[in-house]
Amino acid sequence: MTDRTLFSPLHAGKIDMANRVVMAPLTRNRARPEDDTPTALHVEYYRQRATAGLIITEATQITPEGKGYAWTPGIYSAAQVAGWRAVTDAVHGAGGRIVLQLWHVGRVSHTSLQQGGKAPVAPSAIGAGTKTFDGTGFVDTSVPRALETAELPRIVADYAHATANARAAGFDGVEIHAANGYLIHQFLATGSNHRTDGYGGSVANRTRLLAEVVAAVVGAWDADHVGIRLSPFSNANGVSDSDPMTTFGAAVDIVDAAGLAYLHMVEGQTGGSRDLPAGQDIAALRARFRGVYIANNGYDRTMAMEAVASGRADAVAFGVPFIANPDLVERLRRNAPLNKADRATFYGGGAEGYTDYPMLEAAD
Ligand code: 8OZ
Repeated sequence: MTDRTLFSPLHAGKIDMANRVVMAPLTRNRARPEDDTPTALHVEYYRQRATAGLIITEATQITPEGKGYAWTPGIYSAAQVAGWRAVTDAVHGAGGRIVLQLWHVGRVSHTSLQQGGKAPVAPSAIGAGTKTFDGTGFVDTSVPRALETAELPRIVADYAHATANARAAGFDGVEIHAANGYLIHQFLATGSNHRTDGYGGSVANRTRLLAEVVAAVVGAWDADHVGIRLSPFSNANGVSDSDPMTTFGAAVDIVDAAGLAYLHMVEGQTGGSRDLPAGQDIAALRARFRGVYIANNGYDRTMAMEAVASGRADAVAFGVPFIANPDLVERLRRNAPLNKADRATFYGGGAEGYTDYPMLEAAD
């Protein structure tokens, strides 16, 4: 036991955090429609939340192919790098730290969101059976095309390119989004990966894309600036695995061997139950990683303080509470009441429900 608390500093690799309250990645669908670029509204939104120990940006596509929802931002073009530079400057000016979440949705997309109306790509031609938002409403995701083996080096290189762009945009690091049923998770999980090449079948094969992406991202920056998000027991976006302890044990071993700055886990079902069936054990997975562990999913103040004080987690990521409370850290410190989040303004729109939640002083 130590005297560490939710409010004491933490070093995750070379990322220095003033406290252990992390802003979780949150999709808000407010990028500029013409070019998927962050806007002045993003600058204001993230600046308001800069007292978080660490901000993890909303999931950000590494290429046009990696996009699965309307109005999500990218990190592949010069205009996007410039837009993100304004965000990182604002957060750093306010004393905060911010990493960019690298995203490829794989099959969780729709032909109308893909260049030339093409089918989305995936490990196998198996639909996600979920919905996405195409800018007009919720539509069924399209049946994907199985990626050729020869295409995978291009996708790995896209992660490296996006990482170099994030570095150029002034971020403190990047987080590889390997959770919630998106591309990397689709390769990991038996339900979505029926490949017969070197990227399917055995655990070593299903974790191969993850290992290659980790190596490429570390190669484009260094491990001290790279974290990863996993959701080992989540069925988000239609993923399922026949033996998640084995699959994700191997995944965590890869992350540990690479010496990443942090491991960020969605504990249980994404945005849902934290209860796990017998044999599924977050602590056993976490124990295989020697770096900083960021816990997520349904934490409140009491749970978060206990998790950090006991050593079960090094930091805790809050999602919905950060939407409605830009000064969440101060509210948790004072045990002050929290604003309630308005679900109607989560995805899409402008300033309403985005940059207009009151700070504590204004709410008093
Ligand atoms: C909510 C809506 C759209 C995308 C995730 C990036 O679950 C997401 C996401 C969440 O990781």
